[in-house]
Amino acid sequence: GGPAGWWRSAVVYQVYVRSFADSDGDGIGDLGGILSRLDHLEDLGVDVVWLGPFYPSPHDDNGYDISDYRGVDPVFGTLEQLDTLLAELHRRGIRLILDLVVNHTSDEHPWFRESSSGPQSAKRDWYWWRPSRPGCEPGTPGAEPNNWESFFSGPAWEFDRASGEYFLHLFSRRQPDLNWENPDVREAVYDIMNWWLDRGVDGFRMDVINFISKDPHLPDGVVRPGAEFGDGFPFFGYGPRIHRYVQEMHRRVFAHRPGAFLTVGEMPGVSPEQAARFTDPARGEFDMVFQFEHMGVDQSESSKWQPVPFEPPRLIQSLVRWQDALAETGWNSLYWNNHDQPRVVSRFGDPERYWYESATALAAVLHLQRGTPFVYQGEELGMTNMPFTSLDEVRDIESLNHARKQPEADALDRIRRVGRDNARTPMQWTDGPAAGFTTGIPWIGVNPNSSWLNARSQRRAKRSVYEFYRRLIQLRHTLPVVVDGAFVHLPVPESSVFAFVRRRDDEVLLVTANLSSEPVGIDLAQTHEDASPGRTWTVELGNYDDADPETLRAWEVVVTRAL
Ligand code: TEU
Repeated sequence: GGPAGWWRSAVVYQVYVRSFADSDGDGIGDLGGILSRLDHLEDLGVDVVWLGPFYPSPHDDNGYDISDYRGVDPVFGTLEQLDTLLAELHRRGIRLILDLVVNHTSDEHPWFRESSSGPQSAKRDWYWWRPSRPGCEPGTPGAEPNNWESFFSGPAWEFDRASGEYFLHLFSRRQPDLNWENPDVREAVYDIMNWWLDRGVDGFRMDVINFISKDPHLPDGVVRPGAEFGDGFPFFGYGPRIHRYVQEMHRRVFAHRPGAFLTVGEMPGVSPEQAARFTDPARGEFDMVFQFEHMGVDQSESSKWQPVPFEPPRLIQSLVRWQDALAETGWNSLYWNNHDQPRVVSRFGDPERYWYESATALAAVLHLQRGTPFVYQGEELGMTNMPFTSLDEVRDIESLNHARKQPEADALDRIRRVGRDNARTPMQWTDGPAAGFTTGIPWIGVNPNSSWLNARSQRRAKRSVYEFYRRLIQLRHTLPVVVDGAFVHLPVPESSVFAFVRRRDDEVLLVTANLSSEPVGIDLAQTHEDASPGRTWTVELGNYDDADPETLRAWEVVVTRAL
């Protein structure tokens, strides 16, 4: 909302509070820590901070299980500090959006406490309570109301012995799903949102918001060959009333509010057509969504734990598909990383041989697409996956639940590749103890490469991943073609090459990138002639010296502009 599409020229930085900076030595990142590191964000040049959950929580899922939507967990600080953070960010011209997790609450939220007090509770209907499957002994395996699987392994239902009923939890058993069919639930959520906006925050990133409308019949899902559970996604992934609820939210919260806001809906499994609908400004729903198609190119369709070899063409094809699908209507978010994904340089790059080159090439092809880029803390330093050596070092509930059913060595191998803790190791500020993250013992191990990979050394260097990210952010702020230019893919026969132009009237930007460690030559003569006949091209940015857009060394990216 607000001044039409202000966020088109913005870059968002995601802060994962627990792992960013610790101010009190308890080993857990906190608001005081963020306050002490605002210079980093200002120097990088970002426009918006997305702050991960800091609310009171039992931390079964690192704060994505909220027990009070209007507070700050004492482990992270105080509400006063949150107000200070907001004021300090605003003073630097940076907006703040919060993580709104309202598909589910914590099982310790007073709403759930009341709801689970018994079938007569006034809030019984605020969650999804159901009896066991007809003819089954309640509480026995297979007696769950349907065959859906939790995202964190096992059935999506937990049995409550006291009432003899089950409640639905798409995530951990300590994250019961709210029943959005109940209008009181929806009003309660809008109240929370209005309360924060009145306090001055600038919008929300909304956790799994495409899951809030469930088919009330909660039918069994199809069981794929070899699978233990059914696939419930068709009944909650894009439910019958999803657009109605999102539009209602927009009306009740944003429509009549003056100011500039940002709303991002996190939507696993969303299709390009659905995303265009959600982000069509005329419909009054979201400014942008997080889609996951490009995060699936190196995973099997049935499970993130089953790897598929990474092939650049699959990634390029997916990115181009989303650029094209949202070209006329809607707007893309652009991201490689967040707190749920392995580090991009380890995932798609070559961190051993071409760490700098692959981190920067991947950064450039993301930031120069059409859409709003998101930078996850540490990505601007080229932080890598963590070489976990034992399950004792792993903290994430998703990874630990997965490991329960596998031999330890296999589980560890998968976790090192795709586990969420790869993104959650402490931010690497210095080469000192605990990478300068804390004076105490960090809640999760620090990556040993902090000895050379850290913010202090990169802010001193002329050539660094950090400096490259700064340049990319500057380009968005200074070249209108990066913001508004049309995206045109330039297919070339060389399968590792991602080449595209951005075009806005006379302004043309050409991006060519080699997403592999083998040198490659391409022929763009025709393209140059088509893109802007008879004009001079100057190199705007590259990750090697003496750049030539047609001869690309390992992980080379060249950005040229027609003058
Ligand atoms: O994640 C949504 C989600 O679908 C995750 O299961 C995601 O697919 C998975 O983490 C990838 O491995 C959001 C939050 O970002 C995540 O941290 C939470 O755990 C989850 O919702 C529940 O709130």
